[in-house]
Amino acid sequence: MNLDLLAAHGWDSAWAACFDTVAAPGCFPGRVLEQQRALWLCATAGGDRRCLLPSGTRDAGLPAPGDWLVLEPSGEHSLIRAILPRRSLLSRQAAGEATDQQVLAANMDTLFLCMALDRDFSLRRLERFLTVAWSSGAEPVIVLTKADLPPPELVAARLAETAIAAPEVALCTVSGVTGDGIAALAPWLLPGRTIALIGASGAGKSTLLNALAGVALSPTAALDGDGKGRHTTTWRALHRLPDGALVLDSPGIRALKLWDGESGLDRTFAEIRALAQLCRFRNCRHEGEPGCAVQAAIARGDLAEARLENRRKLARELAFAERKQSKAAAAEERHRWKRLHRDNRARDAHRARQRGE
Ligand SMILES: Nc1nc2c(ncn2[C@@H]2O[C@H](COP(=O)(O)OP(=O)(O)OP(=O)(O)O)[C@@H](O)[C@H]2O)c(=O)[nH]1
Ligand SMILES: [Mg+2]
Ligand SMILES: [Zn+2]
Repeated sequence: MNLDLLAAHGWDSAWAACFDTVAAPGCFPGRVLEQQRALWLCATAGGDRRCLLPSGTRDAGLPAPGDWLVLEPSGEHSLIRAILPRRSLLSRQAAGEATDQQVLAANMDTLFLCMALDRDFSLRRLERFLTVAWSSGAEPVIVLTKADLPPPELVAARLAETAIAAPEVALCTVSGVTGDGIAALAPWLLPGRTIALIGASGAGKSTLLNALAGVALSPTAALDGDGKGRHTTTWRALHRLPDGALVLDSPGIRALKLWDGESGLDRTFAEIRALAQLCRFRNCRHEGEPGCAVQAAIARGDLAEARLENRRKLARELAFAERKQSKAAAAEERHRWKRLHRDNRARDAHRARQRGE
């Protein structure tokens, strides 16, 4: 087994220990690079391999890019036996079935939250992405793209606004076209580290990836016509950069519905949380109660009202998603009991027949 090849894809002693507790003899590890229809392309110690799920696997158990798998040799394709527990998980509410979670990426170390400095720029969207990022367990980095497009004064103003909206988060401005600012991303692009590019369609994710790689790994939109995204990238794939980092490029995310993580809200809006502890009432809703430190900060001009409003909106959305999830969980539990009772009745009947009753 070529362990160097595994290490190049992020394998370490902790993954090895985890693998040893789960894997049956004869199995080997692999990391998902991308899904190709019903096959998963995985990096393994013996090179890239196409792998299959055993039939009957449910949707919720599908591997995502970045997942480490337990694989079993089986003819031309290897069989996927298990997904190792994820260190970080980026997911969203799937379209359609409201309570289904769609796993976008697993085991990312860093998320580059990409947002263009021109027409695409929206602090409210950034706050939403940050909330999801913090709940994922990966470290967010804000990457403002297309720095070559707006006039320098506008770039400087938007940079300052962003720094206020995300005080705890590393912030870079880049141009994937001129290459300006890209060197500042180096601290995250280390060998074996995994970074996902997240952002709206047209934000310049694939352009950035190609600039980092020095070659066209992922197609980009030919012309930036109206500044609207056009979903040029159509699937998620983990790409290997020449200097050893792994970068996930994915289709632009239009609506990133919040899925879980009150903690994500608290980190995204850390100063509101800190202010709230100074409110006179512990259960202050910051809606005009006396002694409200949050409203006082808004009155002083220290806190943007739009930020408080966005936090409220995201919190409502989260509460709604959680109610739905618990309803679905309750339904699943009822279902399980019904099945159990039915199975028990069937078993009793069977035994009765055996006893000749
Ligand atoms: N001027 C300028 N244009 C850029 C820059 N980055 C991207 N673009 C242009 O913006 C358009 C969209 O870029 P893409 O890299 O395809 O965007 P994407 O985020 O990958 O979009 P999806 O794949 O649809 O999610 C293309 O026409 C790029 O040439 C930049 O830094 N400067
Ligand atoms: Mg793209
Ligand atoms: Zn208050």
